[in-house]
Order: sequence, then C-alpha cells, then structure tokens
Amino acid sequence: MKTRAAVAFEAKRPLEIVELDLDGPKAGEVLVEIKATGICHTDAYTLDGLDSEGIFPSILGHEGAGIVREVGAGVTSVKPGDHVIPLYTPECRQCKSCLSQKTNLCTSIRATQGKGVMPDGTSRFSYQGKPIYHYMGCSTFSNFTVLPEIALAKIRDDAPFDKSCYIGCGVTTGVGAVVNTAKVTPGSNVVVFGLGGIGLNVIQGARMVGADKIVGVDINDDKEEWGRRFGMTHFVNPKTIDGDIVQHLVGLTDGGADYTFDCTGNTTVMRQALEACHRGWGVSVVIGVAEAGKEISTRPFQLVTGRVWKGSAFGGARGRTDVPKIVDWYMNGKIEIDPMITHVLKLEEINKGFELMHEGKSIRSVVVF
Ligand code: NAD
Ligand code: AHE
Ligand code: ZN
Repeated sequence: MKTRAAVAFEAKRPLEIVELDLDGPKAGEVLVEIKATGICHTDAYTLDGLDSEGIFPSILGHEGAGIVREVGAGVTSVKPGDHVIPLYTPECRQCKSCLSQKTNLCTSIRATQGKGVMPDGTSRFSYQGKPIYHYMGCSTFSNFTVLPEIALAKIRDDAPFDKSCYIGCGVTTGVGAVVNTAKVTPGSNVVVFGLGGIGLNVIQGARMVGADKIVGVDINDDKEEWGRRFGMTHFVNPKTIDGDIVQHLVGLTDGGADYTFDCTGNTTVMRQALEACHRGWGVSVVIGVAEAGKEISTRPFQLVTGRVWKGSAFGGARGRTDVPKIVDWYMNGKIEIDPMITHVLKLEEINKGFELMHEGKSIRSVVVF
C-alpha cells in the first residue's frame, strides 16, 4: 500500500513529505493507521545527528496513537478497529528482562529496533524501490506504520488520539519516572531540571503523589508560568541567581532534595542534579538523553555519602500493562494533558513543530493526520 510520511532523508535536513510504499504486516506484526503523533525532543536529537543509533533515511516519530487496520498471522492481542499506542519499549512478557520484573527494558527486539528494521531484519517502508528505515520501532511520522504485536498497547476507544498520543512518550516518561523509577513519597522535596514536555510531566507526577516542595529549574523564564500550572512551588533560573546553582538548591531544600530529575539531556545539568540531592538518601534520576560521546562525572564522594544516581527509560513503564492505566488516569482527570498540547499541526507543517521546540515556544506540538 501507499502511505504519506515525513521522511528524514539526512541528518540536519528538514523532513520531506512524500508518498512511500509500505508492505503489509508479516507474522506477529500489525498495520496501524496513525491518527496523531507528538514531536518529542528525542526526534529532534536524532534528526540533528546527535544519536549514536541514528540511521537515515528513516521515518522518525515515536509518540503516536492510532487504529489497528490489519493483523499478520498469529496476532491475538489486538484486532482491526482497536485503538492503540505504539511502544518504543515493547513488553513481550517472555524475555529475561520482562520475566525479571525488575525492569521495563524488554530485550526481545531491541537489537533489530536499534538498526531501524523489523524483527526479521527488513524494513516495511520503501521509496523509489529503496528501503527507508524504521525509528525506535514506531515511525509515527507516517500515516500508516507496521509494528510488532508486542509493541502495541491497546487503549480505550473514547480517549482522543490528539491527546492520548502524548502518553506514547512524554506523559508516561515524566509521570512514570516519579511513580515507577524514583517512587517519590508524599511530603518529599523534588527538583526538576528542564521544564519542557518531559519535565512538566515530572512536575505533575510529583504533585499527584503529594510531594511538598516542587522546585523547577530552567534557563527560559517563560517556563515559570508553565511549571506553576502543574504544581511547581518554586522556580529557579540558573542564569539569574547569584552564585552556584547547586548551593542555591541545597539552601532551598533544607540540605538537598529528596529526589531530582534531569529532563534536559545536558551532562553538566545531570551532575548538578545529583549534587543537589540530600546527603545520605537523595536520589537523582537521569531522564534526558545526552549527545553521542558525552559522559557524566562527579566526585565519587557524592555517592559514598549516600546520593543515588539512576536512569529512567519510558518512565519505567511496562507499556502493554501500564499505558492503558495512564490513559485512564488522563480520562479520569488524575493527570492533565490538554494544556500541554500547545500546537496542533498538519503533516505538511511538521518542520514548524521542530522549530517551535528549538525556540522554546512549544511544550508539545502534535501532528494530526
Ligand atoms: P524540551 O525541549 O521540551 O524541554 C527541554 C527543557 O530543558 C526546555 O524547557 C529548556 O529550556 C530546558 N533546558 C535546556 N538546557 C537547560 C539547562 N542547562 N538548565 C535548565 N534547563 C535547561 O524537551 P523534552 O521533550 O521535554 O525532552 C527533554 C529530554 O528528555 C530530552 O533530552 C529528551 O531526549 C529526553 N527524553 C528522554 C526519555 C526517556 O525515556 N529517558 C523520554 C523522552 C524524552
Ligand atoms: N539511541 C540513543 C539512546 C536514546 C535513548 O536513551 N532513548 C530512550 C528513550 S527517549 C524517548 O524520547 C530509551 O528508551 N532508551 C532505552 C533504549 O533501550 O533505547 C543512544 O544513545 O544510542
Ligand atoms: Zn520521546
């Protein structure tokens, strides 16, 4: 079949809207009509050539929602007509990682996913007879895409696609990092670095679990109003304070935060986030994705004296199990999504979404098909 898609032909070049050829689903695979997709900073990071796994030409996008149109042989968990959210972190429920119950990082198809192909080693997309690669196993910047069955969360039919798509990455990543990874307890002091599409969801997750102080840190003053809207109690712009940001935050949190979150991808900020934690018990969670080749460092003394450095992918969520629950949280008003969708675009306008993100003018842009 044919599908309209925004293709990343090369790094650092705007996406191009073209009509592609798409092969139907093979055994264990599913054809999904994407109805809406968010644009996450990770898409921009890959397009900017900063991802060590970046492959071109490819169809980016990993924050979608849509409808199952066709299933391949042996598919039993979804059927045509089901509403689904694609999962860049699948849940096979059979691999060592899934069975461990210690991680959400299902390993069953990670190797082929990182190479931009389906589990059988081939791509379903082609243009003028040449393969176009998949991205994060999702490729939601295409009107139709093919995914493995284990990479689809079936969701309720009444959730609007243009909002629920955000649960495919940003919402789950932010709220999940609070609930699943850090397990923030009521009354805790929390510091969130980077108040974008992820950081604001960390803030609303911290509010949901009853955190006490919720400090937001951003170099863009416009983000103060955004943070306060979702539960932030204090705002700090590192550029406008006197002195060192870490000492400033330690002072603000009575000796250091119980939990900090990096939502910037900047390795200097990751260090600040660790060092702003309380001696003896503070936990710092790295969510931001750093450029290829970057490394983090700190004095080992920071860890010897009880601070804990952790990371979180997709908010520690097991997609097929947890994503339908997060959709319920949204539909029941436990978490907010609507105000964070600042821009709704047509596929032809997708490059505008990247510009708005780089200019700090959007929280989430969503493309509707
Ligand atoms: P975004 O562009 O919407 O937000 C980033 C925010 O960080 C902006 O408000 C920006 O002003 C702020 N910022 C930048 N540099 C800063 C600094 N030095 N100090 C303080 N604030 C700073 O991006 P996003 O979509 O929220 O994504 C944030 C990060 O999370 C990215 O690195 C993205 O790749 C990553 N991410 C990780 C996961 C995961 O599963 N681990 C999932 C989604 C996104
Ligand atoms: N490809 C990069 C790693 C990128 C990365 O860490 N991705 C996150 C999700 S970001 C979503 O917006 C993730 O889930 N990581 C776990 C995984 O298995 O990829 C690189 O450095 O090579
Ligand atoms: Zn993302």
